[in-house]
Amino acid sequence: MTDGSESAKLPPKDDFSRWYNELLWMAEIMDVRYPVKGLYVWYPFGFNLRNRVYSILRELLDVDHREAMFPLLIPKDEFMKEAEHIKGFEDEVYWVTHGGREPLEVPLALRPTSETAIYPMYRLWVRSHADMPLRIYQIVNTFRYETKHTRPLIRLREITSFKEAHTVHPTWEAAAAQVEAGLNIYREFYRRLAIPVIVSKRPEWDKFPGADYTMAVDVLMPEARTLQVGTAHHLATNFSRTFGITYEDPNGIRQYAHQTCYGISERCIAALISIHGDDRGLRLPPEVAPIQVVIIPIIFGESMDVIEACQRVEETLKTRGLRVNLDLGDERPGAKYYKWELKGVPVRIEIGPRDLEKNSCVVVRRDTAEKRSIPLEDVGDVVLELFRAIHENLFNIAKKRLDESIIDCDTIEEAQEKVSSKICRVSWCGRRECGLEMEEAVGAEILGIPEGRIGRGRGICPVCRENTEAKALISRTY
Ligand code: 5CA
Ligand code: ZN
Repeated sequence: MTDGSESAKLPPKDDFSRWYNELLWMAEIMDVRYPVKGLYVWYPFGFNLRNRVYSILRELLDVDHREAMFPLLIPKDEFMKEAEHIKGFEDEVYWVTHGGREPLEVPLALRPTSETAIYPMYRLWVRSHADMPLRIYQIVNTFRYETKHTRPLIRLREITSFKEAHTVHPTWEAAAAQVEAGLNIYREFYRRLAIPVIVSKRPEWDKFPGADYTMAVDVLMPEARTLQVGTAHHLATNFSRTFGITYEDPNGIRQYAHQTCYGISERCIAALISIHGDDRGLRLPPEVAPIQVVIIPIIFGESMDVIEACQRVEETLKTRGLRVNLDLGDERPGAKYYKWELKGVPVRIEIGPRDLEKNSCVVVRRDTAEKRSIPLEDVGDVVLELFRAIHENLFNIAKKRLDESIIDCDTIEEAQEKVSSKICRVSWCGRRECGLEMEEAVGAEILGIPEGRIGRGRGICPVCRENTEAKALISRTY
């Protein structure tokens, strides 16, 4: 499947762009050879990983959301209803203009996101107080004619795995609480992927077209760039007014509903690969690894005992519900190690004649390369314990890197100099003019004022010299 160049070597992770592109095909995540720019193909292994990641998202959403499915095509008149929304998306929309040879009476947009597909239906579905809160999500493909440099999993023209949730509430406050609830789901989702996040309120010039405000989840990728891996928008009554989504309040008066929406794309997989991967390939958290344990017999000539021992270990682990692969191929053990390390298998078990004499096996962690000899009878417990340790270690490594990469900058010059290797923390008065000037001068983007202590602290806005208590983060982004 990888066109025969298995012997090719993965570039070091320091050479990130090359590392990323090579790893995607060497580990069989994505094939980038599809002949349309910005569209890519999931290999079965990559798609298996994707499904495991998305089943976590589903599990978290299914607690109080319901999954549905709306059409891909949106009639032009619906699409054009909300002014801000159109302004934000009109340059990115693909249009279907013909059915066969007939020009369509009403051109149809391929959804770039689904507000304008969903809300005409919400108008019919929401009648009274009792219909709210309405919380629905779908996982679908969306299309955006991106003009910035496209990249697999990061900036796509067909987003294949767009999870979008759309909720409806009686009041502004209830919708604000839902934005926070959505962010909590994302925090938990990324914790399950062992990825630390920064949550911040986007500056008003960077909010979602049609939103009252936008909260964003960013992660730190290699090369000190941040990647927006999720957003939650408070839509207030901006869409309910244009789509006529109203309810009767307890006094019998018609009110416009308040709405939110929040989305995640396969950028979460890009983050998973890029944050945890190393010079030898993927390092996957056990929960999402398509293969969690690989067993490799170390045999010289005939050695049925060793193979039988491997099969017993395989059985033991499978009865515990683990995803195990016993690799009985003809390659040398070294070639097998290399192959499974590339694919990010969290734990490797080696059994040779000498291990068998002692009734033991060797267990190797993918994240640390640490090796241990353990009694065969303990293998199930040890592997499960290692899974916990690996997840925690991957998170801690990423968290340390994130924490260490945020540094205080007092002046624009300082930020300008440091932003190529750091996320800069700068005092900001919150004014648009100052923010835009900072972005321009530093050559990077303001993520916003992050939640928690990191977003607070006395200082002086480097542009207007005014005192302020707020700190913004500035970084280069994808
Ligand atoms: N309707 C809202 C919420 S569902 C919406 O579309 N928000 S969005 O435009 O911010 O997109 C949600 C998330 O999708 C973004 O935070 C980003 O992580 C991801 N995303 C946006 N554009 C692309 C793209 N071209 N390729 C891959 N991921 C993308
Ligand atoms: Zn200022």
